[in-house]
Amino acid sequence: MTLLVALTWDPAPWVERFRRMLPEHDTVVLGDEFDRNKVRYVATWGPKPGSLSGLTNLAALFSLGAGVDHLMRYPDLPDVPIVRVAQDDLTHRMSEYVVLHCLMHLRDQRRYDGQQRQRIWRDDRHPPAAREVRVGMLGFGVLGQDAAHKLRALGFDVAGWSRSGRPVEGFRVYGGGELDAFLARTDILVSLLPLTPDTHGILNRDLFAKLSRDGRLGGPVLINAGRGGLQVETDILSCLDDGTLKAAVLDVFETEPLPEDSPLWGHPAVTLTPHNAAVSEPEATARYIAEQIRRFERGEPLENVVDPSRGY
Ligand code: NDP
Ligand code: OXD
Repeated sequence: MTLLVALTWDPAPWVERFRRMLPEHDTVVLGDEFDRNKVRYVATWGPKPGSLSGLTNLAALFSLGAGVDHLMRYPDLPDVPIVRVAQDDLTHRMSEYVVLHCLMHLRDQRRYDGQQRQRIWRDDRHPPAAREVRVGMLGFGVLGQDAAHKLRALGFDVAGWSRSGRPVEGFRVYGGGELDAFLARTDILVSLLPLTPDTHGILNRDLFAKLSRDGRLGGPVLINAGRGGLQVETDILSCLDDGTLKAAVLDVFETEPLPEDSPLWGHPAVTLTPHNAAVSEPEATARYIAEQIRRFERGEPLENVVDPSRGY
């Protein structure tokens, strides 16, 4: 049986691992000579139109990341189960990112970075305690919940918002219809939503204006590590300029790579990273996919299967 690796970036590190971890399968890449009828599995990120056609015996598609918006956009998506990445290595990386930036804002670290550059010794503030800062996880799935547990261990006051409002032990979870109440109690908004037709552009001026105005940080902070399509960048910039937002930490952008002329690069209240909050590390991700294939071949259900009707 054949596993096709269909990537927009260099497939070599993935092919080496799949061949090592699944020696009983043929691993091929686009451009190789191979029989499309024998392809049983595809591991992919951002497949080009046409690259998945004619796979008559396909059993499952594996996204090489947690998000699947890259697949939902694909015309003629094969009608097979789509498995996304939900494994500890990626999850822990995202939690590191979220915790890092919540702490950076709790402790006002950017201000001290600025003071250091100017050789200023000034200590005229009493930072709030973590328990006095309310973090709101916009999207309370695998990533949002793991980060929430770690933030809570540090003392932050954490709540979640999800479509279903499904209870999560130990946290107040707001359901889809309770967005305003959730925003009103949020000082640091952490966006870990998938990009779907329902969430596109959700991070806009209307939403930012509903965030808490009485928090201990002196204004709401946005952290978006979900997808760039969730945010309206002109709104983020104008809200930073008029004080609706105090600061923004952005890992994802409407256009990636972020264009050189974007005003986000030089804005003093913006921290940005190049969409690497939680990379899919090849060894851990290939191991996860190989395990899923083995489960499937033992007749066990695949895990973390996407619901195409919801888009995530
Ligand atoms: P999950 O599917 O586990 O969680 C998604 C959460 O979003 C769920 O709580 C879901 O609600 C909620 N949600 C979805 N749609 C809506 C909606 N319309 N209204 C309210 N809530 C909604 O995903 P993960 O936590 O694993 O990943 C989240 C996203 O993080 C990925 O889709 C990807 O875009 C991004 N990501 C970014 C990375 C980076 O490096 N920047 C790396 C990895 C992922 P419910 O619980 O009710 O289903
Ligand atoms: C992902 C990502 O979805 O890296 O995994 O963005």
